[in-house]
Amino acid sequence: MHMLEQLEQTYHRAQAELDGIRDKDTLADWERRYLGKKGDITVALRSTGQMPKEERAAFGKRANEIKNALTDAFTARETDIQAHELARTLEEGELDVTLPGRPVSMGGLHPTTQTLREISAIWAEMGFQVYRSPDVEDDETNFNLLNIPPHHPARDMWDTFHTTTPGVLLRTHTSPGQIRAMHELGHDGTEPIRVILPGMCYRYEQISARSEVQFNQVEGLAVGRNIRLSDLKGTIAEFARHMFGEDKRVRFRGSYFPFTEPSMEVDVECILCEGHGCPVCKYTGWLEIAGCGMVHPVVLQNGGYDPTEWSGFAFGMGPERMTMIKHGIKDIRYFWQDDLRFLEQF
Ligand code: FA5
Repeated sequence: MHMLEQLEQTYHRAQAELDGIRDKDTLADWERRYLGKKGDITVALRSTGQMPKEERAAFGKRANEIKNALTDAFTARETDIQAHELARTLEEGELDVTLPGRPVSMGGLHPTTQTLREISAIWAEMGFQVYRSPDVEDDETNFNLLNIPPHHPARDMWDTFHTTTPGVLLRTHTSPGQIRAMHELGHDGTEPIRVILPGMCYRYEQISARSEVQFNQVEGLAVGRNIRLSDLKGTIAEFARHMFGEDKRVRFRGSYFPFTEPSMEVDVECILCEGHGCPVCKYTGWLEIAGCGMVHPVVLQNGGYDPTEWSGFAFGMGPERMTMIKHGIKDIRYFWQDDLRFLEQF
């Protein structure tokens, strides 16, 4: 018989068989016999090369058409069978929709992330936008522009992770972001700004119950034409009341930071013992939540502002320490241990 005729016959046979198939297994068998590696159509296509030259083109073309037609018909049949089988399963009640679902285990937010969100929400209400500044900093911005020159003893306040590139380090605090925010958002000393800068900080420190080598800070910065110390105190006190409770007392203690003058530390009444004294507050009745102060004129200048016309306040708080206060967590090392028994409590 002529090869082309034979091919047409195979085609018709395949098509007729396919029309009668109603189940997955027979369909798979059909596919193997016609379209599989050793299937009739595949073999016919492969034999094109050995045919007399004058017949080759016509045969090859037709064999390809048939192959495509059968492949389409196969796919259509497959979809059809799947739909039927699903309908049948549902009808036969193999699927019991009244069974309770398998519990999905949902991840939760890390306690520090929860605190960070809470902090951001409170500051947002007071008109502070979030500004992101890089974790990898240069020495200039992390120290010099913040009024901490090389060899100044204040550098000892921040033990630093240096990189192998001279002058490049991991930021030891979020304060270098002040300089970046002043230039970018303050348009080099022409616009007032009000931002918070949350982010990770790194210090080459002895790890202890209160100190990690990696921790978050939330920096705050407000620069304007008439910002005073009373604005700083009022704003921070307002924040503390939102964060820790309306009835909590807040106190400011004189302190020192090279980039603020005057500088203060902020304590909130211990929320565990309500000021009576307990191990968490080391029996003082107070817990430290932030460092703050009026932006030093040198820093304003380094940010592009004229300090005779502009003033501002800044603060830096530690969300891990605040989370510890809130939940009475006694050791900061739990935060990075990835222990579900700890994390699932929040
Ligand atoms: C600073 O880093 C200043 N840049 C804060 C500041 C900003 C002052 C703006 C004035 C104006 P200090 O080193 O105290 O200050 O750190 C601030 C807060 O970060 C601390 O109160 C604490 O909550 C947190 N912190 C500091 N070191 C660690 C550490 N090793 N582990 C966990 N939290 C830390």
